[in-house]
Amino acid sequence: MTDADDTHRGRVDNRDEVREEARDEARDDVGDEAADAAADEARDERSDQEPAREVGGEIVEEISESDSATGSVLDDFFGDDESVVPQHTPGFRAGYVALIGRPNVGKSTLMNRFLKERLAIVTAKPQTTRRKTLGILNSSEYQIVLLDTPGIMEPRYDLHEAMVREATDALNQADIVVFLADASAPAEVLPAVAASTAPRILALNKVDRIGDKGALLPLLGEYGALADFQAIVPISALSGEGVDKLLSELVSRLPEAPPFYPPDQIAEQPERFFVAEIVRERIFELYDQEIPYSTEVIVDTFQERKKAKDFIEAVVYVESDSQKAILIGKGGRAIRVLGEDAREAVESFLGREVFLSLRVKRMPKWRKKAGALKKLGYRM
Ligand SMILES: Nc1nc2c(ncn2[C@@H]2O[C@H](COP(=O)(O)OP(=O)(O)OP(=O)(O)O)[C@@H](O)[C@H]2O)c(=O)[nH]1
Ligand SMILES: [Mg+2]
Repeated sequence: MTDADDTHRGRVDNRDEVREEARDEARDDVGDEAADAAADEARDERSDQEPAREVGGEIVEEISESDSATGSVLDDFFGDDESVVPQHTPGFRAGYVALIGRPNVGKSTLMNRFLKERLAIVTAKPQTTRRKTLGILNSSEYQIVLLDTPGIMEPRYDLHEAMVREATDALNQADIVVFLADASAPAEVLPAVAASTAPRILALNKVDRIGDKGALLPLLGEYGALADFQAIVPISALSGEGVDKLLSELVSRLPEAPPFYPPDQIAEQPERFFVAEIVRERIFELYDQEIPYSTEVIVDTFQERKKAKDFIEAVVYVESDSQKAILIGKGGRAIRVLGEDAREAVESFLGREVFLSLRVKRMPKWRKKAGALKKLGYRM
């Protein structure tokens, strides 16, 4: 068995585990910088060792630099390099619409419903979305740049502060704010929404759960007393009920402007962002209690290969050894299930087969340390 033989789809590579332990020790002993240097060294060493890989039984060629896809990996889903932002035609409307609300009210579900694509991750657990996620809704008459955001909550960690900042950024960027609330919860308007100078629309979501729609009337009155909304629209992001009405309320308030993006583009963030999100979604689905919340995912390798499946390597960061043990499971069973599940979800999103490798690393207290969060790409 060669060194290259022990990388399996969705499985933690033992060599990396060993290196990871060394890295953890280095981190504990000499602090973050030295540990990072060790991590970089380990990464360099690993890439030196990868002349060939076994993928589904076949040895694939060496990955060449020219096949390497960093940043935005564009295909028709994301628009392509030659796409040109069209000139302004009179009457065309374009603007930014922020979807704002408490965690779990259905913001990401609504964005996906508008886009008719599963772009944003959705789970039954609150605080699923952690970063502002942009989705572009195009028509011949308008372009709506949707901003899905993390739910606004009382921050307990630096991570929460970063999440709330992502949401307030979107709020400040917006031409129109859609304040999304659960129709079965008591009326409440977030202060940041009440203070926004942009036009506000209230979307009362999850009305599919309300048998008697007449019961909504007092709630509409309560919301009206709390803040000035230009429109209040009961919707179900899940079933689609009321969503067309909400769309027409948005379009009628969009400023007349040229489009911001080419008309065939639906997303702005690179594929590697969405792949990391999908892995995180599967962790939210497969693990319980603290595990989803103590986990962050970064795709650190994304290589498109002409004669083989795309090669994707994702690092799953956890805070402690015990979380790491749970994530990996006895004999690596849990991480294998996660790897397989995530690979299928990534393939369905990208519309092509991929080779997905997961590695688990410990980054102690990453949710509470500004430095760690910065390294993970949060704006601090
Ligand atoms: N019944 C019902 N469930 C919904 C509706 N919209 C969303 N949900 C469910 O509510 C849960 C949360 O949905 P998300 O779209 O992830 O909510 P979110 O506001 O983006 O949540 P965070 O990202 O955690 O802030 C999921 O289980 C959805 O399926 C709806 O209209 N009706
Ligand atoms: Mg969300």
